[in-house]
Amino acid sequence: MSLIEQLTALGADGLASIAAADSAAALDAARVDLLGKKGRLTGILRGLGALPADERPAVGAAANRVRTAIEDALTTRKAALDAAALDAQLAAGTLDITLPGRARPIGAQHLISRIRDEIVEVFCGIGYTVAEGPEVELDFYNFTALNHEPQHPARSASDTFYVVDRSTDAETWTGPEPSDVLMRTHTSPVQIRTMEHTKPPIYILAPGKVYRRDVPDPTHLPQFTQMEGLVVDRDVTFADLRGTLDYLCREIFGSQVRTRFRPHFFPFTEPSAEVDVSCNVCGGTGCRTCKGTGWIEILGCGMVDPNVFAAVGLDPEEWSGFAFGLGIDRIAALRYDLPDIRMLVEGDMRFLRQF
Ligand code: 2NM
Repeated sequence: MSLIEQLTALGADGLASIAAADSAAALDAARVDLLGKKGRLTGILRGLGALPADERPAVGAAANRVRTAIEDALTTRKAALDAAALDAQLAAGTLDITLPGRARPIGAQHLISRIRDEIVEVFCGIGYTVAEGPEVELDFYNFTALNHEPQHPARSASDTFYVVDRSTDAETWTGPEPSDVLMRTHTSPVQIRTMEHTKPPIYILAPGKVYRRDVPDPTHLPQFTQMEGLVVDRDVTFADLRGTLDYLCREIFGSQVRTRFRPHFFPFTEPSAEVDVSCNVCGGTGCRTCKGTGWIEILGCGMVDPNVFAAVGLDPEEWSGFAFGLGIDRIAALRYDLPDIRMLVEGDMRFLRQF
């Protein structure tokens, strides 16, 4: 085969292998094979020296045409492969709107919020409104105005969290005495603040977090949620208190439930009582839940003490009222049969998801 024929064959071959290259790597391998230093074109041109001088220009010209044709084909093919790769990438990144969406887990209300809202609903239905106040309180609102003796054990640092530490700037501090600032131990200070700035009649509920220096155990938490209620009006009687709390108990525990009021002592009410409901587990015959008594204690209550009215500047001769308080965590434990109220605050999703 003459060199011209070899070049023509290389041209045809080369264009075919370029057309067949289906990737950038394959195309580069074809380029090296055809035009590389040890490639086929170089190989053919090595025979040039053996030709008579007058035949060389024609072969040289043919070689240049073949090289140019191959180079053009390489460029065109490279562009085609690049475009195909981009198309493939775009196709792969396309949003498939027929794919099912990612499910967003739906949360549920916490048991404490649920019971709080349920009780709020009951009382809003009979004309009460919700009142709020600070969780960091002054001794006056938490204890003094609520008729606690100066020596009352609840005031001790072992029962109540005191907040302010002024030991570093004791000389310049002009705020309340350190011993006057504490975490509220009940929501009663909300009622005191309301009575201070609102002219009766007052019908309010005070739900919220309260703090007591207790070691956590199945029935105690250092922070828990309370609900208190207060009525101040003319001629309010213990019968009004009973009727209201009977109504609450039936709304919360069902119409079959019976209530029992036992005399008790609270500094801020006189007379005072604790309220039991008949055990919803055994119906009152006695079981483990009610410790065999048939009754479960759920509320404290009483008629507002005249000293409390005096502390907020209301005339005890003109105004009368009742108040009550309950622990929402305890009600939650009863309602949902929880063995340990710490479960309510541990944030364990396996527990929370059950409700
Ligand atoms: C209770 C039980 C009995 C109560 C009293 C007052 C106020 F502000 F009127 F004096 N607030 N809350 C009260 C009374 C709370 O919780 C067991």
